[in-house]
Amino acid sequence: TRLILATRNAGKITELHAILADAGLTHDLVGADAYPDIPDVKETGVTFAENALLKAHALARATGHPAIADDSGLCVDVLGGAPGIFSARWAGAHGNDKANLDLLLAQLGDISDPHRRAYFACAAALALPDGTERVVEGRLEGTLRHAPAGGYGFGYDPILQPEGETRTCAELTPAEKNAISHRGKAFRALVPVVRELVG
Ligand code: ITT
Repeated sequence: TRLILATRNAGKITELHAILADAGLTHDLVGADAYPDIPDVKETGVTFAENALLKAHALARATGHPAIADDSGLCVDVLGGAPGIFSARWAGAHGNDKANLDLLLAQLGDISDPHRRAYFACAAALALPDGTERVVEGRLEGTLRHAPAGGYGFGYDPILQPEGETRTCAELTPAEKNAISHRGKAFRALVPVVRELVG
């Protein structure tokens, strides 16, 4: 069965292929880029779950196939949960990972480690063309470093050190990150739902 991956973020796509294959999903995963005529979805929701559902519904409706979507971001305690749903465009331009990360580090300045708590959040949504929907969430808690480290991953990975780790997410191998990540948790929880509703 064809399953649409309702995202254009290359980092997410790489991770989702690995997470879903490891979880035993055998569907034919087709990215949103395979449908260039479908316009980008306006993320007007105020939560990760709302935005994930908006993206999944838009692609399911437009393609006639079941679609799964990821909405995710970094929530910093001392910033009241920001950048949160605005993580992809924190510095202005959408998807400029380096600028987003640099701005966030500048905003935190030299605030001490106990005040640098943050977590990654991911909402994983499934939508069917008939309007059926499900959404589940996952988190990865940690502390923000004072300088980036590591070359794996994407986004804010070089500055988030997961709780109990000595390395940043960008220093973990992709398999190590997926085993503990917000995205790994959310999509591993979504797999049985896909099995039930899509087959
Ligand atoms: P799509 O909407 O096409 O899926 P997007 O990049 O716009 O792509 P989001 O609105 O969900 O997706 O923004 C997610 C942002 O949160 C992403 O650009 C990163 O900056 C950050 N982020 C999410 N998951 C991350 C992860 O695992 N590691 C590092 N940063 C992450």
